[in-house]
Amino acid sequence: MSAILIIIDVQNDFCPGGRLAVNGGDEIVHPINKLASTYEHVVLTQDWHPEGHSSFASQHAGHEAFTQIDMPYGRQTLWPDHCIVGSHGASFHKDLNVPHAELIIRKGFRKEIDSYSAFFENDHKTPTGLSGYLRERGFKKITMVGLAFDYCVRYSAEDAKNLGFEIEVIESATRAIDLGGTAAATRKSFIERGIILR
Ligand code: VGL
Ligand code: ZN
Repeated sequence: MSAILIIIDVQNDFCPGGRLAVNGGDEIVHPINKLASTYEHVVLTQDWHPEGHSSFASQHAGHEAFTQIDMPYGRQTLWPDHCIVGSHGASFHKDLNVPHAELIIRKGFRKEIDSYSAFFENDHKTPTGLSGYLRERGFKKITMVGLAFDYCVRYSAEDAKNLGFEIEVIESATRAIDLGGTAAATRKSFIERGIILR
């Protein structure tokens, strides 16, 4: 078996009522449970930031959430404080039911750099180790779902493709933040890169 399902960031802070709520973020929980029950192999990712993380607008006087700044590693969107290590907001949605998940990969735990992708931090260089894990276990085919379509799912899928994995994203089991057209830009990028969108 060489196929694996990767479920990105289905956490309370990305669901309605959370600190970086994605519209309809909770609507994908049951579809994901159903899909996951058809996969023998599943990996979960968890956005996991220390207090005072550099991606938080609260750390940049005079800058608001959902605007961008220049960081040493490139442009960075600033976010409301979210997914703080050990918090309720960082926990998986209570109805996410994937007991057979074999790995939980945490990302964004370095204060000075954000990590949208499950494979590389936002410098596009520092690996999370996921690629090595998948390769060592012989997985070649990835199906990806979760939150948010236009941020963590997008950058994870693009890195997966660049790394040589076969990758498909099931859009109905994702939801987008959609900051000024980022959802449409994601679809366009997927088409250009040959990332299958179902
Ligand atoms: C995410 C913004 C900040 C995501 C994580 O999971 O898409 N987006 N941190
Ligand atoms: Zn984050």
